[in-house]
Amino acid sequence: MEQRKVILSGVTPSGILTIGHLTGALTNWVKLQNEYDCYYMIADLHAITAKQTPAELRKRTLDTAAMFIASGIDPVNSTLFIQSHVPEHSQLTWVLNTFTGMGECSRMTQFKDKSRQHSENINVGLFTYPVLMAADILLYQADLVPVGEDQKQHLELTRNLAQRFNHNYSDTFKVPEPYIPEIGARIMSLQEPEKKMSKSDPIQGSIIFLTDTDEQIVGKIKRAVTDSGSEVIFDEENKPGVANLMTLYHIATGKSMSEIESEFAGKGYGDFKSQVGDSVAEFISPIRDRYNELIANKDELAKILISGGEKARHTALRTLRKVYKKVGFVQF
Ligand code: ATP
Ligand code: LTN
Repeated sequence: MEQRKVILSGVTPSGILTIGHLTGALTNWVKLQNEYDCYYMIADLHAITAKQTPAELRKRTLDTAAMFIASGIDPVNSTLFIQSHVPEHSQLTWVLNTFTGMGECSRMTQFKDKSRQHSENINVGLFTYPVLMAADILLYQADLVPVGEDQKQHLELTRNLAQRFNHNYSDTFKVPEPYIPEIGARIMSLQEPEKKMSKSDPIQGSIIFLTDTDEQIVGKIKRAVTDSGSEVIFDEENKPGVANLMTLYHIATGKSMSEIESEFAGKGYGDFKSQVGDSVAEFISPIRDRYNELIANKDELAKILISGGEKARHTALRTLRKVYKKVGFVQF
């Protein structure tokens, strides 16, 4: 049988997932499952580069895994696992750290941004965060890495590290390509539509969480910021609020932007928002219900994650052994 190409991606369990994660990441991951050998990971090692409450981190990690499955990730077809369950991630990071220049890490935009945002906690882990990400990817010999635009620089570093190691020793790592979806359907904040909807936004009314009830979704959309005027037309630059709601409506119903424009021609924002609210609620509700079922059955979830962790380790260990041998570690 022809070997399928390998995909790896992950989400940091630093908050409840939003409709942005669904459209920008998970929906895409689900589509890739049949064609590729997919590894999907909950990046808890990355999460602790920012301060976490332990009980909260434990809960978010399991919640994120349940949400992956509820969104359509099939844990039989794909390998779904928790990063810290595979110690090879930390072990390879150490080796790769010795191949990474201080300058390379200092140049990372995310490091500079996060250092500014959390000036009270600029830890060494935050500095080498991209090296851990490189280890995540290289351990599985991933061909493609689906990520948002913001992670492209980390992917570039990963490629450089793979090439450097291969050049220093001999071919060891597959050099991965980023996979940035063409229309990543970037969902914007409901309150500040110039900004990405982000799980860590302190303004809760700006986010549609995948755990929100129908009433919460309808209410948040009703209160969403629209723009001056009263026409429903797709103009991201001048009417970012309306454009964002149209994108949500498009995602929930599959209707094109011009179909949406005709549907609401001559009607006001009130009608429009109430229709968008109902459709988005209908779209999210089966995902939320499935999520609630999974979360109520922790044993089943644990079984899935244990089995995913074992499958992931099997692959990761093979790569780590090669690396240890090449750098000169004694192995019996
Ligand atoms: P944080 O606010 O904690 O920094 P975040 O909510 O902005 O995080 P990440 O957890 O970094 O998002 O996102 C994981 C992946 O989900 C990203 O690679 C991105 O592609 C996708 N994603 C997140 N938010 C959105 C969004 N609003 N629209 C589209 N895609 C998104
Ligand atoms: N840093 C990523 C999450 C992440 C990841 C990865 C993505 C951790 N390890 C490996 C792709 C491949 C983020 O914040 N979105």
